[in-house]
Amino acid sequence: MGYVGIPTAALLADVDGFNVVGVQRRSKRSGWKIDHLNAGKSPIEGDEPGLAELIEKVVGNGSFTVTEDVSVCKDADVILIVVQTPVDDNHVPQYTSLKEVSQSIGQHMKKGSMVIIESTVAPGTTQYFVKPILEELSGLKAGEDFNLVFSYERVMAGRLLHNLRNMPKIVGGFTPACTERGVAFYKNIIQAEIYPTSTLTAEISKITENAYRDVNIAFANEIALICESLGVNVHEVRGLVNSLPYDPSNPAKNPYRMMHIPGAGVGGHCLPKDTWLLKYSIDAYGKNDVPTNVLVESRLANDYMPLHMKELIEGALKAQNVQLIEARICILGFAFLEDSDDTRNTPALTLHNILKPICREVIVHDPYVVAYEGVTLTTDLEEAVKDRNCVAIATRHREYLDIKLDWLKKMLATPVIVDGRNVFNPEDALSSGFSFRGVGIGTNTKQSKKE
Ligand code: SAJ
Repeated sequence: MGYVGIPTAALLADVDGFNVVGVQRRSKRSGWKIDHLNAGKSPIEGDEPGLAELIEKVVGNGSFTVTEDVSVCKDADVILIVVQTPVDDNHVPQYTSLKEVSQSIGQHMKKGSMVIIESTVAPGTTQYFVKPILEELSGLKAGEDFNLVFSYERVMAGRLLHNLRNMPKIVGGFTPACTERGVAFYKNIIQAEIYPTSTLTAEISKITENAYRDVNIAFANEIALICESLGVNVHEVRGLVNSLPYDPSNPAKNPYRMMHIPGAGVGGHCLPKDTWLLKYSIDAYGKNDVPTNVLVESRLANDYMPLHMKELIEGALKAQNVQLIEARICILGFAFLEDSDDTRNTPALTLHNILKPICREVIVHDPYVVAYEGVTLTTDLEEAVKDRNCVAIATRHREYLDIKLDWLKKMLATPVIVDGRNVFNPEDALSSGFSFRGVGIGTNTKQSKKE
């Protein structure tokens, strides 16, 4: 019963004749959702159009209930697995939840049921990890006695219901009959194209969608470092590069570019982990080893950006004769994504943890995140910037776009801005007397080293 499970269950419960039971462990972090949902209320914060109303409706008419009792699987025709699948510090997938859930289902599932995995997994996991557990505990055979499918989610915070209904769905069955049954099932709630394929192809496609984005962001970050070194503004370069026409009606003659946005780092629950799942699959299930340096180097390039922010901060403070060790620094933005309260794998925490031991004081401002273990957080912008030696922008929250430079200069002890998310106009900042650095913003072109 998380970001994916709740809206999916609610949508399915709204189908005539469907009855849905959500299973949720009574864990410390999420147990409270059981009673919350059974009271017809949505546990998901933030603006999710239509979700609260839908939950109230389907709980109200009895077609959606939530329980911690996993034995309800014994009556289920279709069972969806939608648990979290994190990776550890060595980038190895942590399948504790997936294993527990697979064991519980194996013990209770009935002949003729369909099991669908929606969690993002390392390709090969459905076949080599989940299937053996289900078959062993149930005594049933995948593809013969029950159907097994992998079908991934494409939900995004703020658009959960919309995406579920309107994003094309990939359905990867263990056998063609599994795929067929999976497609027929999803047709009940999805109004977009449904693409049938194999389980492994679907698992790889999901990871590729996110690895693709991670590599593109790494490309933008590398171009940004080059622009800094040569003395131009990467956002101007990006605008010019992306001016190539995009004409979907003529794919062959379609030179368009979609350079992503360079910044202070890459966070979230998808991009920082998905590439490692792909690498894990090669090591665990690949017939032979293959070079994955584009994927791995891109991951490392994105993980370098918080360190680059520290270098920019150090340089900008020096221009004001302030040493890092004596500096009081304010980081603006803690969430991993603008206008969100989601802090999962946020690069702002990495920057905070780099700075805290080597400067006098670090305070973090975020309009949405009110508390985080080991971080001095405030939602009060004036308190955050007053008498600090430097502000560093880590997340592009809407509130920061309205900051006035003359106000900021009055508030700061020394006029230093390090812009990790292209919030300020460099020329305005420099002409207002700030020492200004930014990701991808070349300050002044050095004399050619060759002379
Ligand atoms: N980021 C950049 N530059 C960019 C885009 C993102 O630095 O050009 C950074 C963001 O600041 C953030 C991180 O990357 O720290 C991730 O941003 P994201 O927009 O990819 O947001 P996510 O992590 O929520 O990604 C999800 C993914 N959706 C699913 O896994 C179902 C991703 O595939 C989607 O493309 C993305 O949402 C989306 O487009 O909203």
